[in-house]
Amino acid sequence: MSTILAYDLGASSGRALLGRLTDRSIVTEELHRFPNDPVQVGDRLQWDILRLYHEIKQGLIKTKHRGIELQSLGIDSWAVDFGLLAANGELLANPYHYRDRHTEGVMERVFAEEIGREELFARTGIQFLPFNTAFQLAAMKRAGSPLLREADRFLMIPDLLRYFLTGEKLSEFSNATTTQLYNPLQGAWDAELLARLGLPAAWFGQVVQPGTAAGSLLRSVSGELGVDAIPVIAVAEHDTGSAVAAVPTRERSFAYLSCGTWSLMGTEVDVPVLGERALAYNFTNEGGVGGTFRLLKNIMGLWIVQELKREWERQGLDYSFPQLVRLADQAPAFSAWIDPDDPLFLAAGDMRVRVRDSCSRTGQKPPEQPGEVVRCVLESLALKYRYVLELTESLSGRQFGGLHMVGGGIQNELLCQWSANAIGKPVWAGPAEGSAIGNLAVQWIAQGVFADIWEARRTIRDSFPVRTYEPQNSTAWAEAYDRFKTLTGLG
Ligand code: ADP
Ligand code: LRH
Repeated sequence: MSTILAYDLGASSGRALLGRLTDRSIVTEELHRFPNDPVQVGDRLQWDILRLYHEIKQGLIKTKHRGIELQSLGIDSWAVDFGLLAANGELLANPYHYRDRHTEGVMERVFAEEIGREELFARTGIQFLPFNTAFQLAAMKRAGSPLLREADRFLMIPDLLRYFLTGEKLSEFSNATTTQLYNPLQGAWDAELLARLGLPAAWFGQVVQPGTAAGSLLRSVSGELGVDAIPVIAVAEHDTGSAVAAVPTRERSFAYLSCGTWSLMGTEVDVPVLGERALAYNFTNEGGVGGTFRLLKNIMGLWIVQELKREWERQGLDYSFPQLVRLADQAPAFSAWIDPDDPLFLAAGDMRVRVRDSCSRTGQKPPEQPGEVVRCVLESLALKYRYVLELTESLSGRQFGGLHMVGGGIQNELLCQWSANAIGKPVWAGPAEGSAIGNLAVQWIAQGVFADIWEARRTIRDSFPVRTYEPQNSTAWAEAYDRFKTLTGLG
């Protein structure tokens, strides 16, 4: 029996999922779960990277207490963020959070001063999000950050945590592609792009594919924790890459929605789609498992609900997610909508005020009660899913019979049902721990337990329940969609 450990660090929480493979069936157990709360220090929003590393160690200590012998472990996390190492190998500073405001306006300045949109897209195939690594580094450069003077090495978050465990400085492919500094056609960091952005090529090291053996625990780490020198595998270290690896599809051509803090919707392709329309629709081509790419678009996702919840908590109103879903269910239908992808909703802050302002601006009666506000956001997400699914179909030239949903957000049954209603097709929801299970799957591929991603997906399909949501109220939702598009200026 093979027992392995997946660390999946989302923007809202992290978990260590234990995976066992018995008789071609995967059994998982959540060994450890912890919050991932960024910390505001002065003007800067930072990740508490050492706390995350501490939690990774806690997971290992739990395996020891349980007498579990691990064959390997892997780490995936949210994309785009990074740490910089000094020449002596020490981390120079806490990594910034991608929602830090230092990138505001920087993307446009890079287009004007260093490289135009068309060329940047042609070189990287990556959608333009103001917080892409390229723009974070450009922001630091413009601000004269002293870190850039001292930096010797660049590592993405999971690369960095893996380096703390193993001492190996390797860059993993799926996450490297999200930086907008990697050229998928050259299959390497884009040296010319780095030069034009004034970034030393020497910072960017060897890129390895998902499923590469990446060393084992340093003796200092295994000694401190009292565990073996466990092998570490570079999985699809971008959480969305791991999530899509776990989609339990039978079809080569399928649509997915990875539903957590973000909603990532798209399809899997064999080669990046780099044409004019991909650029116009602002779709991305992120690297995946087994040479695949994810042609997808970011949708703001449940982040807005997370921030609403946080704001109410501050006011002493302690709603759980299930309570918020219940209140939304009881609120009147189709009262007001927002475009969840309005940049207004990107930074942390009072979403209630922003939702209300957005509704007022578009001539709608702003939602007042918590249930009304959450209903407005969830209906808007479902309607935006239809819009992006249509773009995915148009861009890929494919028609999808339904939508696979994975991620923590599928615990919100109302959102799953409304998504099915909005798209007018079935939603197949599961597994909720998509990223962690994809992480496990790639470790087993690396160990030769699964031949490839298709054997892994078949085993995931046989091991975890998938719930089907058939579309309901199709006419009402189709009418709502037309009004939503007009109100939000989408068409
Ligand atoms: P991430 O990996 O980005 O941190 P997750 O995949 O863990 O995010 O999903 C978190 C989201 O799932 C939350 O924002 C919340 O909206 C939703 N969620 C989590 N638990 C529940 C629940 N019990 N009921 C409804 N929604 C939930
Ligand atoms: C989801 C995710 C997404 C990125 C964002 C920064 O967790 O990795 O794919 O765009 O975080």
